[in-house]
Amino acid sequence: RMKSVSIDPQSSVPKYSQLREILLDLIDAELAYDALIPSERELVDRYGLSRMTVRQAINHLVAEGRLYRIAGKGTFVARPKVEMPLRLTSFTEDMLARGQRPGSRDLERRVGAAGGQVAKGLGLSPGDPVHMMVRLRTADEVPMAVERSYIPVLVAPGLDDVTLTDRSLYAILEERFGIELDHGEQTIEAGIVDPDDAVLLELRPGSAVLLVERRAFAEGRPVELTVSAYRGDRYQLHVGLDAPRLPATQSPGPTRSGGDGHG
Ligand code: 16G
Repeated sequence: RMKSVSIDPQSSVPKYSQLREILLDLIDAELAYDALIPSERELVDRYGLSRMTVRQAINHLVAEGRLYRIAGKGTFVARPKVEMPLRLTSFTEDMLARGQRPGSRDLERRVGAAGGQVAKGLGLSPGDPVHMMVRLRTADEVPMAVERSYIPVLVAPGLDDVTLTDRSLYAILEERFGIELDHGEQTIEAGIVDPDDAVLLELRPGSAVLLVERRAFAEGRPVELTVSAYRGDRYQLHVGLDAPRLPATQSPGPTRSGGDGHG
């Protein structure tokens, strides 16, 4: 990251963007989370910027989840983002592992006819009955995600009679229905929060979310299809990278001749 302690008026980098970098360095170097950052007025004076430019930089950092505002109090450093797990864990397990209190609120529960996409994802025919559930997930009472899940009725008959409020769906599938999920797959993409979800997630309209579509299986059979909107300001993904591997039978190196190294 660029180290700069003052704004360069000649730079082609917009001033709000330069201030954003300065504030990020300040957060990294000096400020713990929940610490108050200097006021807009102080930043205006310190860097010789207009109030509008200062506000633009701060708005950007708020939207990115690096800062948060409390009306009448000021702007504070946000907690580090949560790493989205890339394993077949449940929200409940994941939050407990982080020492946070998982919460779940049933927003909608019903049995309905699977539409084309849901049927396809769950290996059903369109019109087959599925449990449909919409849940708000919280961590230490902070809204984190809205999850829309579909489970074939045949796989878990009677699931609609069980409350999921502050319960783990995966635990119920295992305990009541004997279903042990053994593998899954997930697609993650960037999205803009749905207006209704924005209210639930306490996000401004148009905020970024991570849209996650998960299918989970047990003994080769699709059990769950869930489409979730995770707060973009609270979650990030981290993946380890392996170097591309050459086929084991070929030894890489300058002495080799012939072939292109790929099978
Ligand atoms: C996670 C899963 C979701 C699953 C839920 C079960 C992602 C993106 N999604 O949130 O598909 O339904 O866990 O959690 O990870 P629960 O057992 O706590 O209800």
